[in-house]
Amino acid sequence: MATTIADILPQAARKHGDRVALIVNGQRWSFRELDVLSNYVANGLVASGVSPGDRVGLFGPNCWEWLVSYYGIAKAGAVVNPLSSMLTADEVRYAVGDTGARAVIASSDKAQLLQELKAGGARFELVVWDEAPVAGATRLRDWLTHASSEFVARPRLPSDLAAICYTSGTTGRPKGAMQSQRAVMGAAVGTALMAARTAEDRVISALPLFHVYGSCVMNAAMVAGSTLIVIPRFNEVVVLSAIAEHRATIMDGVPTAYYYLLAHPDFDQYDLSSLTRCWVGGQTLPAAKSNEFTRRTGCPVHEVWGMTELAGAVSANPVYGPNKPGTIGVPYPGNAFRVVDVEDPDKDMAPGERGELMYRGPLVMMGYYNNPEATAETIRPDGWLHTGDIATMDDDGFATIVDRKKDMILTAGFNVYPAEIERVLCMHPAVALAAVGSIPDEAKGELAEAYLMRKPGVEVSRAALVAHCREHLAAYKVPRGIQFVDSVPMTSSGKIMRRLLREIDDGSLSIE
Ligand code: DBH
Repeated sequence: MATTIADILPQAARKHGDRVALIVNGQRWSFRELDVLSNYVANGLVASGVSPGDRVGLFGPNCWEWLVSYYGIAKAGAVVNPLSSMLTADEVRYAVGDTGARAVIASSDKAQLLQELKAGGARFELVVWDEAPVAGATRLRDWLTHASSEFVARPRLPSDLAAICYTSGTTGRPKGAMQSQRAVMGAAVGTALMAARTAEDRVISALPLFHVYGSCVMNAAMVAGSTLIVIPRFNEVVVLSAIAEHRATIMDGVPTAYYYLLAHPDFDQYDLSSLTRCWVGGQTLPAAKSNEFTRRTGCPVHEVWGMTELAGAVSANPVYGPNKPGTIGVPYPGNAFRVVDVEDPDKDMAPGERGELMYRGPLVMMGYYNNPEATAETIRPDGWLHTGDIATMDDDGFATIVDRKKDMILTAGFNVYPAEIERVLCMHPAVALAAVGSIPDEAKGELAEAYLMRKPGVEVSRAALVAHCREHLAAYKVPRGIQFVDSVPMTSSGKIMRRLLREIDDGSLSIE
């Protein structure tokens, strides 16, 4: 079994050789080809002076070059630093400076920004993967034609640092979660195991590879010998067509992907009968949407849950037991959950009671890079990590995310959880997507405001939606306003950014 990232492709090449490993935009690569391509990258990096333990940035959108660079960096024994395409210039400068990157492999649209950093004194080798030559940059293509196709991976231990991934943090500077080889592999192997992924599976994913859920799905596919169909950028028609064309058996995505797919007018025209189990993570998918997807495709949706600080997905509704939509399932083997008192983490909550979700096990990060204070606030001396999520646990150990601690709305002294309101709004047949944010209010502190996308061609009044909320929610939880929208602010991975919702608020509080 592969125990480090560098082992994944050589092992897959031995076992699955010429089978199709990767499909991007209709182009295909076998496991053997990916293994050789990543050898070229590793040789190029070593020739550029990259040594084991050096940090190497990886910056660009989903493409085959991203994937082979990731494994090439790992084979060179270097630490990969995936950079989100959403990062601002300041954040990239910070991350590249913070890690002291020895090299950055990027798409050419990032070259100008990176060259400015170099002009400002940052010392790293810039490697660009597109055809177009960029002044002062090495071309990945040259490595792929001139470097040797053989490479013996530099040995790494499971306890060695494998990746530094920056969290988008709401305030302050980004924090670089240090993921060990053991953590990255544990998240990948667990993700493969819980879904029973095999060499017979064709996995479709539009998740960005630079996001831990995306790279975890990528590693899980390579470990299991599945074919990975990478969608460069989420689009309903592209995803639905690719499922039908490639007879995908598994899909991984964020809730907004499911919302958009289900709301597409032609959803039922596509042949989605190849899907056998679908996975959703990043945020909670309201059970009504999960059930609707299953009703219309025949395929169950299993929720997974993870964090950058845990190297990817670390809990799931496994295919081996009951699937409980609306819950995030159970921790991967060898890992553990607790739900504790928000004020006193030593006190466990009883089953069904709300508290903060805590996580312990081999997937817990080694800490935040160069930030011992933030590390100490997040990981307790006994190894339990504060997830920042409010959760409940049932008698079977299945956890349900109530909400992020920081998304909680305090209205007239009551705690209101946006996810709970979204869950109820999604039960209404006219609702395609529900996002709940808060707006400041002088009298009550904060008020919940719901932003709704309606299903195409479906009319519904605000009054009907309010009546629906009143039926299912205590009066203090009923949103104070409802605004119909065409889109909501999202992160690069498609998570709804609740704190930015107030920026699309039109100021017309509509429920009295
Ligand atoms: O970061 C995340 O939110 C995340 C990462 C990997 C996640 O929720 C998931 C897998 O399910």
